[in-house]
Amino acid sequence: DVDRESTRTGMSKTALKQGFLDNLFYIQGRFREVATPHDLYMAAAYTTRDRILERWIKSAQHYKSNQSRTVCYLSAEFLLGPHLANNLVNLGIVETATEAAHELGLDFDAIIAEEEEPGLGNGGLGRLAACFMDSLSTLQIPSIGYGIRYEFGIFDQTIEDGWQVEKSDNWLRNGNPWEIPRPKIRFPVFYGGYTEQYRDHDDRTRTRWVPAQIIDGVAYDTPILGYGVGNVNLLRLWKAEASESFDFQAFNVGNYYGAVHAKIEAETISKVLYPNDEPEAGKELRLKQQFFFVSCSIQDMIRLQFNTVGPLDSFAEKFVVQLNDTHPSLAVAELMRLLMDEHDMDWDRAWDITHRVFCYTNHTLLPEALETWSVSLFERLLPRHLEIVYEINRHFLDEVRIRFLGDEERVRRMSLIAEDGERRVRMANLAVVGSRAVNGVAALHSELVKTTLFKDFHDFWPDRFHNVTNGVTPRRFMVVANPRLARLISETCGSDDWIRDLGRLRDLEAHAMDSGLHERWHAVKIAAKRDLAAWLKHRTGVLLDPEAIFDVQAKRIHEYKRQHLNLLHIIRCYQRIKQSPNQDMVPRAFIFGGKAAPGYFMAKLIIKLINAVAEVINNDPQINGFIRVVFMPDFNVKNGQHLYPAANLSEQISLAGKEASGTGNMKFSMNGALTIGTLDGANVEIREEVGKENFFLFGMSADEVGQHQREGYRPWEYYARDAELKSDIDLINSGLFSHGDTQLFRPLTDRLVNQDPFMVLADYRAYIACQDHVAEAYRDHQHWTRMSILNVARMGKFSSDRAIREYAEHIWRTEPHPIGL
Ligand code: 26V
Repeated sequence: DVDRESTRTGMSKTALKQGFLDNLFYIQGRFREVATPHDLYMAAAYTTRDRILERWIKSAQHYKSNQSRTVCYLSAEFLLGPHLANNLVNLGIVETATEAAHELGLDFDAIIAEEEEPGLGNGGLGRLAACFMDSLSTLQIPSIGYGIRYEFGIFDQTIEDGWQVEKSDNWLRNGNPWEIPRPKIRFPVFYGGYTEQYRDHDDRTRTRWVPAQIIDGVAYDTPILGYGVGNVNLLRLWKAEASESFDFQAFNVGNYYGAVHAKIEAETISKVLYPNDEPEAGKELRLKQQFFFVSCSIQDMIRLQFNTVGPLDSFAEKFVVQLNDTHPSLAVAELMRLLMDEHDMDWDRAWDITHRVFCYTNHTLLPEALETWSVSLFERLLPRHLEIVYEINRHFLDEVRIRFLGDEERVRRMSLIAEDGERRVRMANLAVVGSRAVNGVAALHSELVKTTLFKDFHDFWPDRFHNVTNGVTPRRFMVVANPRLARLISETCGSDDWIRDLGRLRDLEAHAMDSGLHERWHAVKIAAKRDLAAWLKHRTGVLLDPEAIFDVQAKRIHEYKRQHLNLLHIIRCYQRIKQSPNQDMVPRAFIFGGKAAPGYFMAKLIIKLINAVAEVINNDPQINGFIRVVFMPDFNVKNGQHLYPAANLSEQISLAGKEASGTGNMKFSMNGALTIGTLDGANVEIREEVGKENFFLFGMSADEVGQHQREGYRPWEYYARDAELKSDIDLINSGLFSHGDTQLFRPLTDRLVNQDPFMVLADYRAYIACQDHVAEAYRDHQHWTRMSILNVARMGKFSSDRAIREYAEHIWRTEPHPIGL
C-alpha cells in the first residue's frame, strides 16, 4: 500500500497504478468498467503530470532564489506534438508505466495514440521551437517559451477525390491536461487610439498612449521537462480575453449587445493560427496577434524582473530574448515604449537596454516571405509604436550616413521604412537594428544572409552575424518515434548515453561491418516498414510491399521544395515499366506527406496530381505493385513519427539556396534513411558529416543557380531537348491522370515549361540519374545497411542540444543551472 504523497509523485509501478486509478476516479469521475479510451488517456496524462509538477516547483524556486539569467524564446508557433510518450521518456518511466498499464489490463499504445496533438505551428519553424524547448530543459538552462494559445491550430487535412480539404483543428474540445491556467497572470494589451504629450510631476514632457481598445492576455502554462534531469522549464501561451478594466459602458452607452459583441471580438485574437507560408495578405488580425503576445510577454518579463532582481537597470543581464523570425519583432518597439512611457526612462538608457536584450533568427531568404506592414495599418493599430520605429530609424540612419557619406541609395535600402510605392515597415530591418546578434539556421543559409539579404547590414555590423545550424531532439525523433532502433543502438553501444550526448552515436561505427548488427538493423527497419504499411493500408487502402524501397518526401507542399520533381521521376519509372514490362526493377513505394497553405493554388494542384498519379499506377495490373504511390493524409508530428523510422530514402530536393535549413532531413537520417538531396540548407552539412559516399547528391549548387539565372533561364529548351522529360510532362497533359481532362494540370505543366521559378527542369536529368544510382545501391543489401548505420552513427551534430549549446555560448551567454533529481 502506498500513501497519498507517493500516488502523486512515486515512480514505482505500484505508485503509478494507484495514481492512475486515483486520477481516473477523482479527475475523470469514472470507474474502470465505464471509462472511455479518452478517460484512460486523461488519467494517464494526469498521473504523468503529477510527477512533473513536483520538479517544476523545485525548478521555479531554484531559478527565483538564484536570480538566474533567463532565455525567453518568443515564437508565434510551437509545434509540440503529443506530450504523453515524450514526458514518460524524459521522466525515465516508459518501462514501468508500460508494465503498470499491462497489469491493469490496458492497451498502453492505444492510450498513447488517443492524444490529440497541439498543432500550434505550420512546419519547420514551429517544430524547431519545440525541439529547442526540449533541449533548453535537458541542458538545464532557465528559459521561458512565450507564444499564443491558439484555440485552433494548423488545420486537419483530409483528402477528398484527391484534393486537400481543410478541417478546423478543435484541439481543446476534450480538454488539455498538460496546461495550467493562470487567471491572475493577466496583462492589458492596447490597440488603436492616439498618443498625446503631457507634463509629468517633474515638468518633463512625456508621451501617453490613449488606446481605443484594451484586451487582456491570460497566461496558460505548460511544463517542459528535460531528459533525465530535475529541470522543468515553462511554456507560457497567452489567451485573449475581454478586459475587465476596460470600461465598455463608456463606449457603448445603452448598447448592451454592442458591448457583448466587443467581448466576443476580443477573444478572436487568439482564435486561429495563420499559415506562415502564404504570402502576407496584410491581415490586420495577424498584426494584432503579433502585438498581443509580444506585449503580454514583455510585460511579464518586467513583472518577473521586479519580483526577483528589482530595478530595471539590470534587465539585459537578467533576460535575453530570442526572436524566432520577425513575427515577434514588435518586441523591440514595445520594450522601448514600456521602459520610456511606463517606467520613466529616457531614450538613451532605454535603447541601451533594449538592443542588448534581443537576438534574432532568420528562417528564410524568399523575398515574398519577408514581413512588411503598411504604415497606415501600423499607425491605425499601434500609433505609439510607429513613433518609436520612426525614432529608432532616425538614430540608425544618422549613423549610416556618417559611416557612408553621401550614399543615400544605401540609406534607402537600409531604412526601416520602404518608400517605394505604399510606405511599409520592414520587420526584418527592425529586428536586425534592434538586436545584438542575428543568425541564420545552416552554414550555407547564414552565408547567404550575410552576402545577399542583409548585405548592407553585414557591411555595417559584421560582428553581429552568426550561424547556428538547426538540430532536432533525439528524444522525440529517435527514442519516442523509434523505440526498436533506440534499443538496438543502446545494446550495441553498451549504454544509452547517446540520448543526452548524440555524438556518442559514433560508437556504432566500430560495428558498421558486423554482420550480426546488420541483421538486427535490417530487422528493425523492416518492422517499422510493416507498421507503416499497416497504418497506411488502414487509412488510405493502399498496400505497400515492405521489401520495396520506402522513398519518402514529407514536408509542407511548396514549389521550392519541388514535390513535382519527385513526381516526374515516378512518371519516368511508370513509363519505363510500361515500355519494357519484364525489366528487372527494384520495387519502390513512393510516400508523400504534407499540407498546402489553404490559399496556395499551385501547391494544392500538386497534391491532386500526386493522388491522380497514385490512382493510375496503383490500379494498373501491368505494374503489379512494382511501384506504388501513396499520400499520407494529415502529416503532423504524430503521423510523422510513423514515417521517419520506416524510410529507406529521404527526399531533400529543394532548389539550392531556397531551403534555409530543413530539419526533416535530420529526422530521416538519424533513423537510418539515406538522403537524396541537393546542396541546400543543412543537407550540405549532413553530407559533410555522413561522408559523400553515404549520400546521394544531385543538382546545381546555389552558385550555379545564381549564374544560370543571371544568364537567363529558359526551361522550354530543356523540355524541347530532353525527349524523356518531354514525354513525362506530355503524359500529364494527355489526360491519363485526369480521366481524359487535358486541362486540369495545365497550370502546373505550363508553369514548368514557361517559367519554372525553381528550376525543376534544369535539375531533372541529374535527379533521374541519381535515382538510378539509388536503385542500384539498394540491390546490395549489405552495403545499403552499412551506409544506413553510418548515417545514424554520424548524425551527432544534428541534435538540438548542440544547437542550444552554441546559442548559449556564443549568443546568449547563459550558464546551466542544474537541478538534481
Ligand atoms: C514563408 C513563405 C511566405 C510566402 C510564400 C513562401 C513562403 C515560404 C516559406 C515561408 C516560411 C518562412 C519561415 C519558416 O518556416 N522557415 C523554415 O524554418 C525552418 C527552421 O529554421 C527551416 O528548417 C526551414 O528550412 C525554413 O523553411
